[in-house]
Amino acid sequence: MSINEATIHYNQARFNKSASKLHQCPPDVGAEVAFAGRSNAGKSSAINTLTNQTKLARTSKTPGRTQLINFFDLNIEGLRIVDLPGYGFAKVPLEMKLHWQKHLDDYLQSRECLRGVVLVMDIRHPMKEFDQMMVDWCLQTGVPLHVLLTKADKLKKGPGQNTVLKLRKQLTEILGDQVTVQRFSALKKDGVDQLRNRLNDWLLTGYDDEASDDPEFDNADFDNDNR
Ligand SMILES: Nc1nc2c(ncn2[C@@H]2O[C@H](COP(=O)(O)OP(=O)(O)O)[C@@H](O)[C@H]2O)c(=O)[nH]1
Ligand SMILES: [Mg+2]
Repeated sequence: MSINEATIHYNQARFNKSASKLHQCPPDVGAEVAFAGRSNAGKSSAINTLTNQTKLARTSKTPGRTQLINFFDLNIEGLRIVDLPGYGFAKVPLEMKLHWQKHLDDYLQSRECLRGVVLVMDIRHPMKEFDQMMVDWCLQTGVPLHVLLTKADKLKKGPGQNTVLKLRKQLTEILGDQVTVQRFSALKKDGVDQLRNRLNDWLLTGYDDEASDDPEFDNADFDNDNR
């Protein structure tokens, strides 16, 4: 069976390891997608919803844990999802913040197998300083970006959809078709299929020549769903 015909079963994701330094990361082969976001944005909840597991990504805010890069193996060998350190944890000393930043920078600058970044933002508070940094970084490196506007259950559908459209327009002006934007709710399990489609596209495409024949994935796929 070629990788094209394979199916990723996200609910079979398994913890692989935590890394506090770049050399502790799994070998830089295969393909991985990284989740980034400010502390408390809802990143761990999104990963748990994606994988239909309650405790895969700890929702704990213990600083000692959130500074680590956590790797999860998917059911297809060589495919991984990665939980990057959260940013903006108020009670952490500056020195520790700088350490996290260095660790994250090292990872983002050097990781060859990184296929895309999922940037998790609270739909009520999009595009804070850290988010802007990630957008700039994607612009510099060409790594595709998928914005997950989570906690959508906290807003009515109209205002939520307005935020999606506004941000999509704003980011497309910067990143073109390198960026996609969707609404998400871990609480209501809304938007899981769109997220999985995005990840499938990144992780399963480019593994062999046939995969590059697949139709391009674009924002249009999100327009009619998740309302
Ligand atoms: N209402 C609502 N709350 C959420 C959602 N996702 C996360 N939360 C809550 O937001 C807080 C932070 O979530 P967590 O996943 O730990 O954020 P992280 O720091 O980005 O990993 C927790 O209290 C979650 O229960 C969501 O989709 N809807
Ligand atoms: Mg977390």
